[in-house]
Amino acid sequence: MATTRYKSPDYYLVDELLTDEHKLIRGAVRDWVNRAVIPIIDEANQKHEFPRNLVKELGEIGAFGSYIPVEYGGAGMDQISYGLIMQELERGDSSIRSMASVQSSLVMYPIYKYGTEEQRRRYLPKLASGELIGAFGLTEPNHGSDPGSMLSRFTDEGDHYLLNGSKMWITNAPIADISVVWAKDETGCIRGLIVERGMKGFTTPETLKKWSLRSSSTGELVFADVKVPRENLLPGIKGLKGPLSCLSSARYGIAWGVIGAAMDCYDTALQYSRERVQFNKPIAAFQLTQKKLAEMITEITKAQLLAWRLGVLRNEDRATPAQISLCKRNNVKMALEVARESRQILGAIGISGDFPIMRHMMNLESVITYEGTHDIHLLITGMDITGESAFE
Ligand code: TGC
Ligand code: FAD
Repeated sequence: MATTRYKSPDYYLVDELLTDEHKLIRGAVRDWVNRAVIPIIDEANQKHEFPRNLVKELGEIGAFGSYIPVEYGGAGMDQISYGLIMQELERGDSSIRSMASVQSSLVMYPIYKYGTEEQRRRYLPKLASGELIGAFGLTEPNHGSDPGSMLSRFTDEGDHYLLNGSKMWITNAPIADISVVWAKDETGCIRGLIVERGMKGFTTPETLKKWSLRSSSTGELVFADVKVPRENLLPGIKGLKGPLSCLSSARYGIAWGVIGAAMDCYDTALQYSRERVQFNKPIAAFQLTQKKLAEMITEITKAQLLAWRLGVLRNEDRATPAQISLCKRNNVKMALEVARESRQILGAIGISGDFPIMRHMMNLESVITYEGTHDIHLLITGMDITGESAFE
């Protein structure tokens, strides 16, 4: 299907809630996705390859650290702009949005928020431009939903720290120049360290054979007596709230991003249903097809309003982690269901790489698991409204 035919759904005129600047930013990213991502992304997925040549261009369009201040190489934009950028990137592919999420919210954000002035000046401009690629190491082979029980440890050796342990399922790991790694010190307190490629004892094996996010580079971070210079510790944060605060930012971006994938699936299914004739009429004329499409646009519209309102709350610094969990959980499930229903509307050809739906659907199976699983976010909501933790 030709790229130019894409028409983003806006059933409730949500555009009227956006500023001219928001629309300009969204338009620029959409144009770039049409030009640079759509033509190559199916083949990249089929080949299980990350399109590395897009990294510098992502930097050029302001997709890295859009809300980080300009003096550190960011674009100083607001939270709704960040959300719209994620939405447009994920309309292209969740892998591209993943790359930008990790770089912005999980690498630039902690360095900006918890790093020294020297660390900010050293890393942020190069991360913003795409000269450096970052990764975020929290999950371990035996500690996913419960990162507080992590085993990675470092000891203070005077002029350096000695880091041991491993992280798994890490986006960008095999291609990252630096990794923000969360590990426990000698007192058991979780701290953030910046680990650079090339440090002795540090390896990043790639995770292969994925059927989801095939255009994203995923791998492990393995630390065997890695000497990390003292100046690579993030001094501004102690405890699990450090990595979790980064997740708040990334989960917010995902809540917007998946709307892009859903809009692409819906638009594809709507166009197809008008053109595909069975029993002498377009399948769009059958009530069962209309039910699918009507339910999709209803859920997309609700997700758009939820994300926009959350963006306003984040701009006012009033969004709680639990509100972010609700939006991430709702919107990812919505997108996955839209992808599944859209795929059905296309029948057999829905599984083909000639259309984006199956690719989005497979990607969303990762998105519903990473950054906190669907059920973990439900339990966060449950904890927030009842005051009772299901985790203890
Ligand atoms: P708990 O005792 O609840 O919390 C520990 C401390 O953290 C605070 N906190 C937060 N702070 C900021 N933002 C948040 N979202 C926060 N959530 C909690 C909390 O107030 C507390 O502070 P304090 O001062 O009292 O110490 O911790 P817990 O061990 O009971 O765990 C709670 C739970 C299960 C909700 C948490 O561990 C969790 O969210 N688990 C899910 C793990 C997860 O999301 N991992 C994601 C890994 S990164 C990733 O997937 C990247 S994919 C990227 C891509 O490709 O796009
Ligand atoms: P588990 O925690 O083992 O959970 C398995 C199942 O048990 C889930 O259904 C879960 O909901 C359920 N469960 C667990 N605890 C409870 C409970 N208390 N109550 C009810 N049900 C429960 N991590 C990073 O640190 N950095 C990254 O860049 C990163 N990128 C990723 C990229 C991809 C493609 C993927 C797939 C994952 C990535 N992750 C990353 C890891 C991701 O965050 C974890 O997979 C996720 O947090 C879940 O952990 P787990 O896979 O170990 O599942």
